[in-house]
Amino acid sequence: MKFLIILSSFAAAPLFAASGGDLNANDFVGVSFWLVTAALLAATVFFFIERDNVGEKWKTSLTIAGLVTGIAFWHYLYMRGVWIDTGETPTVFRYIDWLLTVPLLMAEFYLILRAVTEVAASLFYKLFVSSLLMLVFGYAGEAGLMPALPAFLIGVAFWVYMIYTLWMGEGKEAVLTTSPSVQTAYNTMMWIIIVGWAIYPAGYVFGYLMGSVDASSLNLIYNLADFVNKILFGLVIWAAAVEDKRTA
Ligand SMILES: *C/C=C(C)/C=C/C=C(C)/C=C/C1=C(C)CCCC1(C)C
Repeated sequence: MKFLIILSSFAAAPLFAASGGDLNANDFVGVSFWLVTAALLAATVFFFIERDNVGEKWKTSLTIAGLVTGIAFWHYLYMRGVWIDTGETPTVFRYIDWLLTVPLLMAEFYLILRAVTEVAASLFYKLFVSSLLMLVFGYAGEAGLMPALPAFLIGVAFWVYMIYTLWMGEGKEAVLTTSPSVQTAYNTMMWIIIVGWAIYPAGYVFGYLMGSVDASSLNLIYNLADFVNKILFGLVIWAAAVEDKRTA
């Protein structure tokens, strides 16, 4: 029953989506938009169904993983259409998507810790506010509201601050008191935030800081980054949850 509800809500989505039906096989960026769109849909269905197969304390984390991929799926329907119809970068859709999904990913860290140990709410607020500021400056740079380089550097500073908070600060202290499966999940999530998230500033550098604006590199790299950081991130949590249940 739950499966049918999820599936029927997705079946309705394309009715509202932008067009962009005539994909050219030589348009690598366009093909990457299609691939990631399909993968996001599949991941969303997977995370919601797998909720039933994990222990109580992991269910909310899987719900959030599914919301992240579901929100992104919705935006990819439109971003794909903009790219295929106009060949332009769908900056506004991209940032609306990030504005919703990045704070949810930050909530994942907090929830995973809170489910198993004592952790102050201030950890979540720090991550929440700095992720928003990172994105605000990124948008200002991409939309031409600010020169591209200073906007980039300020954005990077907030990202580094988040890594610091999770890796050396409050996050690290809390995670040391948890079970091995939680620690593994946390550490893998950390690597995703460091290595996986680094793909985004790399896309920005190739897109805006190499002398001229390169929309193809920008979008190809951002699409790859979303695949890693939304789908893989959720799978890490799912794998830890399954392992936790098996060893319980
Ligand atoms: C699902 C979407 C995710 C996880 C998006 C993450 C985005 C970033 C980590 C963006 C980082 C940026 C900087 C570090 C510098 C300024 C430019 C940005 C916004 C691309």
